Amino acid sequence: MPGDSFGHSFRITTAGESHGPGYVVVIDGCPPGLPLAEADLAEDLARRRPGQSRIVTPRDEPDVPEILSGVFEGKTTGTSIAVLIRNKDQRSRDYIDIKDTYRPGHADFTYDAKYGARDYRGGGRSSARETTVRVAAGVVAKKLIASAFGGRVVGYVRQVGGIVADIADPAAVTLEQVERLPDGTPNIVRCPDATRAAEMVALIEQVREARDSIGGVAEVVATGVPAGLGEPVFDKLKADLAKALFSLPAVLGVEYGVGFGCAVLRGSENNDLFYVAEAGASSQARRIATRTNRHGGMLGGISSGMPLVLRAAVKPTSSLPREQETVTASGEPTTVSTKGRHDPCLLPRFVPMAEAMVAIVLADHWLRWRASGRDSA
Ligand code: EPS
Repeated sequence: MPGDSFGHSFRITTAGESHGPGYVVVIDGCPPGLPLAEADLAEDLARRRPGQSRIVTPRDEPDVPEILSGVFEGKTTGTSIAVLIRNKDQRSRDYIDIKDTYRPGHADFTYDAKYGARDYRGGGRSSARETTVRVAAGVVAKKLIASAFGGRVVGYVRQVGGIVADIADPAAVTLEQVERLPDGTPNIVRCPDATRAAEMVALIEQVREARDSIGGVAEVVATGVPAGLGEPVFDKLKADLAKALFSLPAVLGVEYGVGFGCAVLRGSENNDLFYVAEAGASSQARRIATRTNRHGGMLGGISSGMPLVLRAAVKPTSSLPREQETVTASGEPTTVSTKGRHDPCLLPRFVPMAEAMVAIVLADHWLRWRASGRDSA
């Protein structure tokens, strides 16, 4: 089966290529009555947009969304919502010389291996531009989880190369800190630690100057999530979140809470201890929490009521404006250097993509939970 759809009760399907006419997402399962307008999609689309700052790809896409269906008189109707975003700034000539050459680290080779044909312009279907419509769907999911249970998803850049932000409490990071520096200017790298943010920007500029790229780590935090989301055993929340994040281009690792750090801990050090945060006679009124959150907000793959804390490791952009050895589709050794307009570091624009995917999974699992009659939200 083709893999263009994701989710069960809240389901998205995307179509489009980077140098084709545009992208469309169809969102199925959004309940009726949710206020939704094209203007609501603008903020997150602008956070993901290429051409937004000097440290991202200069391709200048306005990314103006058109809602084609599923909204009437400013509210969702409960039927499928379709959103179209047109491509405006393709420069396909950049790719003609390398149409039969495999960029190292890129999906060019594997798409050919799978299909025997591909749209070589700008990476075609494998382009990160596909995430533009996922971000549009993510806005709908964010609205749904906010109205359903006060859920909120905020992501930020935790690491670029060897520079690691000092984040005392992930759940306390605000969108404002991610988007603005303390002096009010745009936080173009989306790292809420202002000192490290400046160092990251300098590193990205240095790497671009050297015609290279660099990777990093993004952290995403979801707060307000009630205990109980996740379907044992294969659709655990942690499994679906991992699939959601791994479905984004360039992700090589996903972890929750203490993550790989759990390997060096003993059970007595790793266990988060329960306490009664709010007393109450019924389980509905009572709130049980944990004193620490090494588990990252999920136990047994079901949300615990603690903030979900996720991290994704994102590789350095594979397309480089420098010569590297490779081969052609017919097996001739050659070299390749990419002319396209690429991000020297994917992390600043990855943040809204990751937030969108996390919100989509939470919307999906909330609807599944509600359908099972077990929710109390
Ligand atoms: C991308 C290659 C570049 C980026 C693009 C993602 O595009 P092109 O060389 O085809 O102009 O600019 O990012 C976007 C356009 C976007 O909207 O994210 C790639 O190969 O993934």
